Amino acid sequence: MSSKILIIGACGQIGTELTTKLREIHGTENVVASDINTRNLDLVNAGPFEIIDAKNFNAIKDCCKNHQIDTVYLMAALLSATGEKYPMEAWDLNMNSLFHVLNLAKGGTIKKIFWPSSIAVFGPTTPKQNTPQHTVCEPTTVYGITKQVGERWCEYYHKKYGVDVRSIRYPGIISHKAMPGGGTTDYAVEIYHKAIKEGEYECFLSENTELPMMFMDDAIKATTDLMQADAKKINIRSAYNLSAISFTPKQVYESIKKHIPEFTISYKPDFRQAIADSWPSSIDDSIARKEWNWQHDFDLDKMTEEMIENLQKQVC
Ligand code: AKB
Repeated sequence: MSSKILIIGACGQIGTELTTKLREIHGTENVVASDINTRNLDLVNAGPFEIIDAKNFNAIKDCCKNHQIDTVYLMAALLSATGEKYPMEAWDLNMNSLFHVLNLAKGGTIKKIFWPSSIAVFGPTTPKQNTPQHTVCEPTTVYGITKQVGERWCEYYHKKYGVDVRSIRYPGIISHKAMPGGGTTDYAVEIYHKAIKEGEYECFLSENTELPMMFMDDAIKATTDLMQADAKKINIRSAYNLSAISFTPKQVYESIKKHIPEFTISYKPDFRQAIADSWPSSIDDSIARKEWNWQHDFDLDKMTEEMIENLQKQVC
């Protein structure tokens, strides 16, 4: 029997593409997209859509009951940069939405949860290169704190109540459909848009700030692979380290210049520099590779080709 899926936060950068992929896998009618607003609705309205506030337990519960949902992907969150501007809102949304779905699973309304964590769980005291799965996690952002605490709760609900919850520590995700919003890694998407539309970009991080990143196709593949993996193979119920590529603003600029030689960049670091400086440069994801055969397909130049080709089509 096919899964009946609810995606909360379906209109965001990852939610939109996850909705399309899950509808391909499980059938359009079996995947209900939901969000608190209708931005990017055109990307998810090929199938069922509902307005849901992720902070509203009853709204989520009613939707799950009405559609006989068994699996929830909780993609709604305030990210690192926005979270610093609205700390209490970030705590409220990021934690309460997670408790809502964990409690629905504990009560038997749903069976399975995907909840994304982030490299933001790490902090300045974490080893910066090849950051191990199990290491010091002392995040300095509100977003990072919510993700770290969320990981603990996921593991707790799995061990204590048998909840089948699965998670990945996403790096920065680069895509050409819906724009990201409120993250520190957003520069790596903006840079492609500006290169194509304006030929110049002022970067809010300094040129040698190296961060872990991933092309959207790889992120979606990781998410669906993890959710389809045999439960016996999933030994980490907090969140898996996941890695593809690491690069600096200067390196992505040079990759773009191979296609757009006249492109120019300048650097004007703002408050997001301190956030980026507190995060790892590269991630050791050997456990994900071993346990559920994770492997990425896109390196920096292959991703640049895809980004430029697709964004150029949108401009024409
Ligand atoms: C952010 O920059 O806040 C996010 C993340 C790394 O989780 N993209």
